[in-house]
Amino acid sequence: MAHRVVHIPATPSAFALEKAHAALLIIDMQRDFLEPGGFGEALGNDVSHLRRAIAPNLALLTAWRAAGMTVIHTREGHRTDLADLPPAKHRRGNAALRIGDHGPMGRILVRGEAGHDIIPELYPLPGEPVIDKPGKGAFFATDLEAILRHCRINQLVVTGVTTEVCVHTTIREANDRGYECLAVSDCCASYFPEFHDMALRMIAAQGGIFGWVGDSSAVIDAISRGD
Ligand code: TIU
Repeated sequence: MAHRVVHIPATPSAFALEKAHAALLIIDMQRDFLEPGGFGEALGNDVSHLRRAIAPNLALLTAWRAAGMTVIHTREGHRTDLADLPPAKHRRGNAALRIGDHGPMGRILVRGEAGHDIIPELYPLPGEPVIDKPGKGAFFATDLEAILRHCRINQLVVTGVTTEVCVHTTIREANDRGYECLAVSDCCASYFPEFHDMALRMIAAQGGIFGWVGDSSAVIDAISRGD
């Protein structure tokens, strides 16, 4: 049963999901991006734009877990000594609070701090890998590719924030490494709704130049069919 292929309505064409070889990859659904007082707000953003993606992610995550399929979470953040923080990234922007500074949820985007952790609504279960990444892409300087290889995963259903930054970078990295990626439109979000829309269009344009785009109800329907 786990080897079953299910077809998910998507753009630019149906996505043939191999249930045994697909992972749900949830990008950076962290308090620092989604809650007031974190990195996202420090950069001048309105976090309410991102919070719309929480409920669809929870529905998809619940269905994915019920189907017994692989779930992987990521978190963007840095070592407590900031030795993995490029000075160029540290300097970037005109934020009042920078990475490593003390904010209301602990040090901004630093591993082990409350703000760096995943929001309670989507908290990982024991056994679900959590990838700590210093960059925007989930492959750069992480063990994600090794984990995918050991789990025999070659398809990624990708959700999270933000659509045009960490989700896009990860899908581009994955595409170049040979993975087939489906971005789940209502489970991704951006501080800039127009960037969200364009980022999704870029993925599926030109016959699916980086991947496919579908919505959570289409994925949930397909994986819950009982086959
Ligand atoms: N600022 C912004 O849009 N995104 C990030 O800094 N990181 C992620 O997208 N996770």
